[in-house]
Amino acid sequence: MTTKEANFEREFVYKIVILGDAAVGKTSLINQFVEGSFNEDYKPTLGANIVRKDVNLNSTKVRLIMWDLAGQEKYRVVRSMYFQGCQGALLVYDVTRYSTFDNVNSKWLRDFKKHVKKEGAYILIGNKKDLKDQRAVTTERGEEIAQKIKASHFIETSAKLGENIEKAFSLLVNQILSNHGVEI
Ligand code: G3D
Ligand code: MG
Repeated sequence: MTTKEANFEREFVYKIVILGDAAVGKTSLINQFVEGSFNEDYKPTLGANIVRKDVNLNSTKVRLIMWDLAGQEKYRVVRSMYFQGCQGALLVYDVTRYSTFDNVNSKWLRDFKKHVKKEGAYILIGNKKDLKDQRAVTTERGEEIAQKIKASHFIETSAKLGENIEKAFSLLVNQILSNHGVEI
């Protein structure tokens, strides 16, 4: 084996989608992950925002192409394009609004499964954990549902405080790699 081969770095490109009701914090999670910043004044535009980030795991490079819905009302129009070639999803709800939790299963996961036929990976995220006084969905309920819907992981985050963001994305990336038989 030549030195060049020994140093060979594997590269993978994966497309993931961020799913969840309006204002659960999808864009904030991505912004926090990509830039480490929280923009209080973020204004949604129309269609889908596409953001890229490279993640290095040992000698493996994973390029993540993240699709974020911008303007929930456009979702029906962009839906099939949105899921095209997608390998994983972050299913996001807001721990202060129970309806967003219900919709994860009844709407978002259902759609994901309909469009992503092969072994798509998905994790469940309860965002806004910093809003302790307004919490409507307990951690235990989140864990229960995650098991019921067979999400590979469950994690609570705060896009505002930057808590558990890296961890959430790396859980998903690891699950995608594992679903594709890639060992790191
Ligand atoms: P979306 O992309 O899912 O529609 P956004 O959601 O990322 O646009 O966030 C919706 C609102 O929730 C924003 O507030 C944003 O600042 C806030 N938010 C997002 N994540 C968190 C979090 O973890 N904690 C708290 N406290 N707020 C969060 P505005 O007021 O701009 O609508
Ligand atoms: Mg958004």
